Amino acid sequence: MSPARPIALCYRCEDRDAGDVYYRIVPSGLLAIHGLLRREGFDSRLFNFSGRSWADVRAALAGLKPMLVGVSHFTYNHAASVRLYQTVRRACPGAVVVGGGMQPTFLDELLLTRIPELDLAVRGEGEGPVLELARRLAAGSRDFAAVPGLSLRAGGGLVRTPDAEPWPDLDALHGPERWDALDGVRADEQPGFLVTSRGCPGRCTFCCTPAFWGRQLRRRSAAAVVDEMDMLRRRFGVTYFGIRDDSFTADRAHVLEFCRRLRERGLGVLWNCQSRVNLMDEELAVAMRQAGCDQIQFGVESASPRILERLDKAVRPEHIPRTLRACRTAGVRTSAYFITGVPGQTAADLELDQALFREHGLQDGIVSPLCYYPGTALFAEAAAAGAANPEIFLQGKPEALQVRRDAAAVRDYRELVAFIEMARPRNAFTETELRNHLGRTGECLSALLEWGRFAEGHGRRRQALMAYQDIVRRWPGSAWGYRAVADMLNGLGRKWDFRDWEAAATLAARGERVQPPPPPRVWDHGLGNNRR
Ligand code: B12
Ligand code: SF4
Repeated sequence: MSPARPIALCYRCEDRDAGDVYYRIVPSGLLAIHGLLRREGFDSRLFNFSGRSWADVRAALAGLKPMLVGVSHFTYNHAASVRLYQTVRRACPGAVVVGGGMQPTFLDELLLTRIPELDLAVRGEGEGPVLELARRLAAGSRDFAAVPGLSLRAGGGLVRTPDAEPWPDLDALHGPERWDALDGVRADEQPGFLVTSRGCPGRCTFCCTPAFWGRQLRRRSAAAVVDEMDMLRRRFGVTYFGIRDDSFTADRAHVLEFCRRLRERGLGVLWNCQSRVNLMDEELAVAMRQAGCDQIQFGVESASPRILERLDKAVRPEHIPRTLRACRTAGVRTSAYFITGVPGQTAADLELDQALFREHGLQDGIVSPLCYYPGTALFAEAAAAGAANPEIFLQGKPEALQVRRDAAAVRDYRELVAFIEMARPRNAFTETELRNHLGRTGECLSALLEWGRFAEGHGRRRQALMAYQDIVRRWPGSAWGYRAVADMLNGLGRKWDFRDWEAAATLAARGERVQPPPPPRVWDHGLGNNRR
């Protein structure tokens, strides 16, 4: 039998978003499918077409002659995905064109009716269905009726095969194969994002995660996640990870194990994660800080009990200050997601948000207007009441998704954004707090780095340098100490030789052995005279 033809997996963000790393990176699930196909012996190629010309897209695909082309299709890249289907169809007439992600899952019928270039929609988790499709195509079959998780046209209508079973072993999807045969995936952006679990027991009305992934949490083992971080550090020099699980701290014992393993491995990396305010306590926050966590983003949404109830957030308002205090005591910076434009939200509700930010030391905040997304209870209820229509998901216009677009909603959004901008710097850690963090965490790497940056920011360069040198001495395998010294010397604007330090940082970032350069004697030159 001749070898199977290649498979192309594609993503493209809207051109307006190509300047934003958060939009132009490819969905982590596309990498997971790609890695699985390669491990199973298929010649899968993954293309990130974000920001590239359409001629480039056509050229890349036409030369490949793939048997299967898969597109990651979410609401925020709808227009780009539709044009990808059309371009693929013309460039690869013989390929089966498949869409996966939130739009094909929840709008399968609409998409298959409107987009003739799209052959199949995969509903939900993509690994099982795509692997089965690839096996059938490689065997010369185009009979997909027995492939689970598919929606397809048949007999003038739509046929949905039964839902696919959840993929049994998430660790198996994170092998090194996912990083081979990539085109347009930037090594300095993509590997810093990790997702270690699927599913969420929550039921927030605005979120499609429960419908898409289910309410049962499935997660990778702590050991495998730490192994992957080590691999990504060595292969790509990643020193900072964004762990983007919906609720990373949902399983406390698991997080404690993860933190212990990360410390024992001595990777010397920093990271952030996201969680819910009812899933945090001080002991956990200290353990996370000791393992390098420097920020947690909480889905607070609102400080108003009435609004929390309306969003079905299942969080008691008293959890919020308690959790923010625990993080602040441990030295973990906190950021909160807020939602404006909720029907019935009043000025008094917005004042509660501002008071929460001011009084509980939040250090950042992201405000989003309440939006409809397919697969959410919010949209289902509005559609049933005739107040919303799935057409909004096909317009490719972010503002069409907003639940409220009246003047008051616009004003509330702008005011909260402006308030956070103004209040943020006031909530920086104080010197006393930073000293306490050093004590509470046993002078861990991230607390020392924070302390050094504070000292440097206050012109106390000798103190800063002592902290950075401490990091170099105690964590010689971490890039952070070398990099902090290099940045400091570089910033001094004189003829300090920072290049040795920069070179050391680059080596350490990739897990290679480093000979620390001789300590710079900046204080001999009157650049700092404070003692710790
Ligand atoms: C991590 C994350 C991010 C990260 C990284 C995104 C990335 N590029 O990987 C950041 C912070 C950048 C981000 C930003 C945004 N995000 Co986001 N994000 C998530 C989150 C929490 C996890 C995504 C993830 O990696 N999941 C795990 C992997 C395995 O799943 P996956 O990538 O979706 O892929 C699986 C399936 O979708 C499917 N699939 C995907 N592609 C394909 C392709 C084919 C051919 C097939 C068959 C199947 C398939 O199979 C995959 C494997 O099982 C999800 C919520 C969630 N739990 O899914 C929201 C989510 C995807 N984000 C969402 C939104 C709205 C956004 C933003 C628009 C937010 C904003 N206002 O800025 C931006 C958009 C930018 C962008 N390009 O993602 C929504 C999307 C809703 C929708 N209908 O499109 C989600 C679902 C959150 C929610 N519950 O509402 N996000
Ligand atoms: S918003 Fe967060 S907590 Fe709520 S259902 Fe979605 S993922 Fe779960």
